[in-house]
Amino acid sequence: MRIDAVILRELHMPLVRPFETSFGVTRNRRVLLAEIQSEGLTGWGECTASEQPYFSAEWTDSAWMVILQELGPMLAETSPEHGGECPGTFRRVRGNHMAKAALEDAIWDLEAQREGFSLSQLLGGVREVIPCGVSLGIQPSIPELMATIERELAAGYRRIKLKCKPGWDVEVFEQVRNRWPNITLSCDANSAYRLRDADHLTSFDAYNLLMIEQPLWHNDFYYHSMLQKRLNTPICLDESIHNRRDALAAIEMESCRIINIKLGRVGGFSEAIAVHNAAQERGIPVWCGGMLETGIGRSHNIALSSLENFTLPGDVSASARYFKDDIVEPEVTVSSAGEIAIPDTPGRGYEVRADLIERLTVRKETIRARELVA
Ligand code: OSB
Ligand code: MG
Repeated sequence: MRIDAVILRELHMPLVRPFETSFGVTRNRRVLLAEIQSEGLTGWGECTASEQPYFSAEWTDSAWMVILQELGPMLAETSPEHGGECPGTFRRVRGNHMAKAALEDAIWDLEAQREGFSLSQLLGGVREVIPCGVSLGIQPSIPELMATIERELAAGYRRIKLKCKPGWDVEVFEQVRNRWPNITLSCDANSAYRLRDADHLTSFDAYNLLMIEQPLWHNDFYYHSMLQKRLNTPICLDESIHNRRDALAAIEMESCRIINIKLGRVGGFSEAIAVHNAAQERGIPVWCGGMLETGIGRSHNIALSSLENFTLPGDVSASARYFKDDIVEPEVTVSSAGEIAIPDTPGRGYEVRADLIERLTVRKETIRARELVA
């Protein structure tokens, strides 16, 4: 595929409600989109970096720079036939996975369109629908959280994940479990605890949680393995897993029993599939995490979730939970059974709303091969 242009944009999109985690609050998204034009087709990718370097070292502005100065020109100088060639193209650049994923995922989108496959088919997906869960941010009060859970359960969601931190944990689980003894419930600490909190964390076992996501350091396997020995509840790693080797280390060390796969965090579809396969071969279930994506990143998450070992409900939910007007058509919707249907049309299966994207764009650059610019 000849790359005719890589267009990088930043969009400003307010969330319909603030999203609070142990590391901060997000009210307004600054979203980077990569639009890749090739031989009459257009592929889209979304960079899942956050507005500050709090979830990971990458953030909107670092991703913008590395795509503009390094990754965009590198890609524009190649003629990739498959999305799977991108990790080789980008090899010289260390880290910056979310920036790399934005470009690689757009190439997979292009490849699917060119071959006439749905993205799910191209990835090797086996499902027609995916089960959906929701990630609920830290709320101003427990009554507000209870009302939110009630609304999400009524909408059909199959798993409720509660963001937690010291001071917003066992009291919350106690009240939620009293009201809903049998729902599938999990929590996500985003690294808010330390090993000295191990006794406190073992008290989470009383609430029959499906998993505790990333309780300790963002870059740790060893202390998680020590903690897992003391917990009945499975640990799920999110922040710690950047590639297949990380997944193998975590599984081998018994640092976790479940893995959250995020496309951006692992650098795109190729590595996401590699992590998925490594976990599957070792009997470790995976699920698809979310980064408050627009419909473009969301459509990629939906396709990824159709792979066989995505057996647990992911954080992939309806567009309307995030944005008043999503940038895809149709917007992503969830059935009353708590499922999203996998599109079977060529490519992503959700059209982009070009006019809306243009209106939301605050900066835009067209990237070409360096040898053409020189
Ligand atoms: O840890 O899973 C996380 C959002 C931003 C950063 C990190 C995380 C999250 C979520 C939201 O939990 C998932 C979503 O609804 O997109
Ligand atoms: Mg998480």
